[in-house]
Amino acid sequence: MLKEADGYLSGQEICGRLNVSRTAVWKVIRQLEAEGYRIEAVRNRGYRLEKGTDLLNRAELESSIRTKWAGKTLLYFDETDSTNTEAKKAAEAGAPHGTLAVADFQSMGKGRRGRSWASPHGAGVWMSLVQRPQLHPSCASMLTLVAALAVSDGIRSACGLETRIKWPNDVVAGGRKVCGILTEMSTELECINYVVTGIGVNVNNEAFPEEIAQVATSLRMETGGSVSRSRLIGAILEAYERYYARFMEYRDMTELLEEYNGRLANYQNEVRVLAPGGEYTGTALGIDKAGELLVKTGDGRTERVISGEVSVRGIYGYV
Ligand code: BTX
Repeated sequence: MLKEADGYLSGQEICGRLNVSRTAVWKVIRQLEAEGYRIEAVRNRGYRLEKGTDLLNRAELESSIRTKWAGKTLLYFDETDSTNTEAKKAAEAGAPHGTLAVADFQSMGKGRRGRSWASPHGAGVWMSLVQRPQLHPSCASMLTLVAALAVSDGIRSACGLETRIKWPNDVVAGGRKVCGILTEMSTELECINYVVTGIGVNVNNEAFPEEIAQVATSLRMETGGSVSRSRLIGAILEAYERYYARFMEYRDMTELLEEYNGRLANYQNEVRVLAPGGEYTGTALGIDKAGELLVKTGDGRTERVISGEVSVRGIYGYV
């Protein structure tokens, strides 16, 4: 009620609407304050929730997630090592398609290939989605691309910022990384047991540790304002459901090709491909329906770059 109220809401009004005593209202207000909400209480006027405190908790998430399946089963942690690890644990124990693990802080946030992901308290969206798609295991890595589109849409609807996608797993703003995505899976024979898509979005960070200051940015640093993480999570999940449905129609990027290439940060740019067998440069032509990046090399050949094996860098910088 405080969130919806425009200004002060009198204690009496709250009592009346909820049919509880003033003492009961006062107790809940104290409890909300203990959880971190800042509530102003003024005699004869009532209570007012101070805006701009971005709290993440189960109640905030439940009121922001309006999806059909993504995030319908919710695991919330004030603190954990990694939400990908939590999601995998839950999936091993039978968690349904759409189970979402969210944390306010990760002590061992993971990037790809053993790298780490800085996940400070209260600053970002650190979440992982369990999925059980009927897909060949070789197709699962495309879910990273689906997630990148969803994050880009979610950011736009939560705060209006336009972002681009750096193939395969980053969302960038102003040439810096605002989001990283890590997809992991468990397979059995030719089937997927489950896929976990981990999404890390820097939201309210005001600065970054020196090692990543050159590559990282946050929504706050780009827009100058604070963004509600639970709203952003709700918006990303809604977009994810839409893109996922379109992806599953062909079980590849056919339906999403145009949108993805339209947002590709390295589109028609010179890129440096760091592959296990060596390094080469070329022009990024966009992805194909299998989600591979097509790179035209100097001698006129078109290489198909498969994610997972390589890193792609701009010639002059990170994008
Ligand atoms: P990546 O391997 O592409 O990127 C990791 C690299 O990015 C690091 O080596 C570092 O240079 C840089 N980096 C580290 N932290 C940040 C940050 N907060 N912002 C920008 N750049 C950073 C990307 O891996 C995949 C990251 C997925 C993170 C999510 S969070 C929820 C889930 N749980 C989990 O443990 N990981 C995923």
